[in-house]
Amino acid sequence: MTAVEVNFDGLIGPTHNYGGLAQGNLASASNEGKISNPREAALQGLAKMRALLRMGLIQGVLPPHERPHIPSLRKMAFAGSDADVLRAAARASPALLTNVSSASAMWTANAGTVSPSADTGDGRVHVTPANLSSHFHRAIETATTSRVLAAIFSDASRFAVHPAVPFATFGDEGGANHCRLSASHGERGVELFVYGRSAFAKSDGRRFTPRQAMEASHIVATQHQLWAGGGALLAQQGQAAVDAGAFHNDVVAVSNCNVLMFHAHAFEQKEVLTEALKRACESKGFEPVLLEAGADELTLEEAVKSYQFNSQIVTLPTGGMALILPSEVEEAPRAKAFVDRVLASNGPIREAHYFNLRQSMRNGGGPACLRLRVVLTESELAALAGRAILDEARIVALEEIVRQRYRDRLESSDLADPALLDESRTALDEIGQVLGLGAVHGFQRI
Ligand code: SUG
Repeated sequence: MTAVEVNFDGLIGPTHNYGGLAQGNLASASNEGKISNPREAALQGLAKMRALLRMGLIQGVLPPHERPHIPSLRKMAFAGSDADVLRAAARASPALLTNVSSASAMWTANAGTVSPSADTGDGRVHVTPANLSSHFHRAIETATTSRVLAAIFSDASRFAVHPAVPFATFGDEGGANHCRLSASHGERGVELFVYGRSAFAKSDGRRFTPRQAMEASHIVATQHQLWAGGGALLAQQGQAAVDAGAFHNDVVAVSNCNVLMFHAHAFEQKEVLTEALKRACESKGFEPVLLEAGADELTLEEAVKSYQFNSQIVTLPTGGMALILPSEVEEAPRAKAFVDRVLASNGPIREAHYFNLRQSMRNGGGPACLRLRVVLTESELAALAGRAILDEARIVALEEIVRQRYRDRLESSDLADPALLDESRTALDEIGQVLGLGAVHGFQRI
């Protein structure tokens, strides 16, 4: 079966700011309190989407969420008009206001985990929205994300959109901890679920607690019906990588079709894993191409700082593959040298494209974080009827909204401004009209 990968990038929202909210994410911690530029952020993201579209790829987009998130504040018993709720929350706890204002839904690699129909027991595409329970500011994304995914993948004969993994203890961070290897997008592949720890492990003085629970990975693989015929593998993130700031596995590993590119310390028991992967791929009739950066070639610190592995590997319509990288890699000589070595190796990756995504990168979000990968056959793609799929005209329309409605400067004291909430809701309404998603936000559903 022929299939294509559609990347659904998160459109960066009007409240993009630097809250210092994310544990284990060094960029988020070091940029806390900086002044952000939501307009520039969204335009940088849209420029990447346009570039991929122009490479001949199918590009989707997921909308920003309502922020500050008034429904969450009302659940905490803040009452009165929306402006009253904002004012009271700001007075009670600036940290709370920052948390309910994060535009973190932009990092759609964390929106959910998607298994293509070629891999699943019932031949449908399976989608599990991530519960993101490790962080409050991210956990409040799940309800809206679930509605958005259900609206896009609404044909139940082709798509199964599951509830998020239950029980906050079983932290699930979605596609950021999930790789897939296959001969081509449309053939049955091997899905690699990368967890950080068991939910029941005692804390043992690690620098950072990993976010993804092994149990959550297992639940997702099971509800996606992947186990039969060796279609799924579980592997543990290297704790050294977590401690160095790889809060998701996609900071140190990325896959596409038969290629897995990773840092030497990305996984615990690397030899056992690579042997198991080779065997699993062989059973599906292909050999994986393992592109490993040695620790002497690139230290973990260099990998995390440059976001070298937080790249996309995309299959071009002409057949070869291209790397989509953050411009930080171009400025890091040893990371760039690794990319050049990969390009020179005469392997499947033929091109490297660098993008300025600095606004998102300052919160630890590179090219790979900003997109949710969804492999679709022709008829599955047709079943979306264009919902959330971009073309040039839609990109222009989104840019127009961003230029008109988004601020070019935001600091934490602005988050309590009721005008910011109004501007954001207006933008979200207009974005929804462009994408044809219906009423997915709470304020649109009252
Ligand atoms: O969860 N940053 C996000 C970045 C997510 C990146 N995603 C992937 N690696 N796939 C996080 O750590 C920072 C928000 C702030 O500090 O304002 C934040 O949530």
